[in-house]
This record gives sequence, structure tokens and C-alpha cells, in this order.
Amino acid sequence: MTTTPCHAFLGLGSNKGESERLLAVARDRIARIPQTTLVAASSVYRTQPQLYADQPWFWNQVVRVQTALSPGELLAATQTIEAELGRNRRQEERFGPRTMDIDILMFGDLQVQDEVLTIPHPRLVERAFMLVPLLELEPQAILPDGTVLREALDHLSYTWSNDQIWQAN
Ligand code: PH2
Ligand code: MG
Ligand code: MG
Repeated sequence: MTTTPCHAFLGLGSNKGESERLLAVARDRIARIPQTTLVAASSVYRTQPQLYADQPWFWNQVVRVQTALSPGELLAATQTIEAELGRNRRQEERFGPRTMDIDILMFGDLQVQDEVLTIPHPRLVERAFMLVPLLELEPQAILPDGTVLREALDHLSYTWSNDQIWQAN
């Protein structure tokens, strides 16, 4: 299925292997996804692990793409890149260390909920490590349900501080 070109935000995360290099490779592969253009990339952030604390700090970044793919096609392409960068979902723990995680955070104004995909990302509003880089690219970002992401981040401010998430470059 093809749709009118749509702006989507992808969240990248790595805390296993050569994370900084893996982020660069992931960006390069994302730029080569068919019918898809890499439009912008946020700074790279070093972030304290959330949900499962006993693991190395992450490297996180958000990129904006323009794509004519459907959400399912974009997901398949990003999962191929994760696998090429050494990710093996069967061997890893949920929320645990990974070489590369690529999450679709937003996809235009689309809301998707099926067995494989939920858009916007269901935990985006709880995750400063995604909100901070996303807001760097799109300070006025609003979810399809009207949630103002700047306000969502402000509500989180009691659970994270600048020493838990900081810009690496
Ligand atoms: N990803 C997770 C779990 N926890 N913590 C940080 N700081 N960054 C992540 O990308 C991350 C996490 C599961 O996807
Ligand atoms: Mg993921
Ligand atoms: Mg994730």
C-alpha cells in the first residue's frame, strides 16, 4: 500500500556494541529505505536507562523522515535494519541492552493500533529520552489526540533531570 508522502519520527536507541557508530550506520540505512528521505536528525543524547536500570547508559537520537511507505512497510524496513545491526529479539530481554532499537514514534497524523504496531508510540509521553530529541526537531509537536509534547515533557520533569539525559554532541 502506498500513501501520500508523510512525515514520520523514528526513535533510535543503542546501548550495546559501538553505539555511536551504530547510530551513524542506522541513519545511513534509514536514508536508503525505498520511497523514504531522511529529512533531519536531532543531536545524539546519552541517557540513563529507563524501566530496567541495571544496564549501560543509552545513546538516543530521533530522526525525521518523509516516506511514501505505509506504517507497516516502514516498520518492516526498520526491523530489517535492526537485524542487520546485530539485533536478535529472541535472545534479548524486554527493555534490556540492544545494539539498535528503531521505534516509529509518530507517523503524520495517523493513529494505528493492531497486533504489530501502535502509533503514536504508546510510551512516547513517558520517555524523556525520546521527547527531548523529538522536541529539538519539532518544538511544537502535537499528537493526533491533541497532546502537546512540550507539556508532556514538563509533566515528566520530576522523574528526570538534566544529569539523567544530556547532549553528547
Ligand atoms: N529503551 C528501552 C528501555 N529503556 N532507556 C533509555 N535511556 N533509552 C532507550 O532507548 C531505552 C531505555 C526499550 O526500548
Ligand atoms: Mg523497539
Ligand atoms: Mg524502544
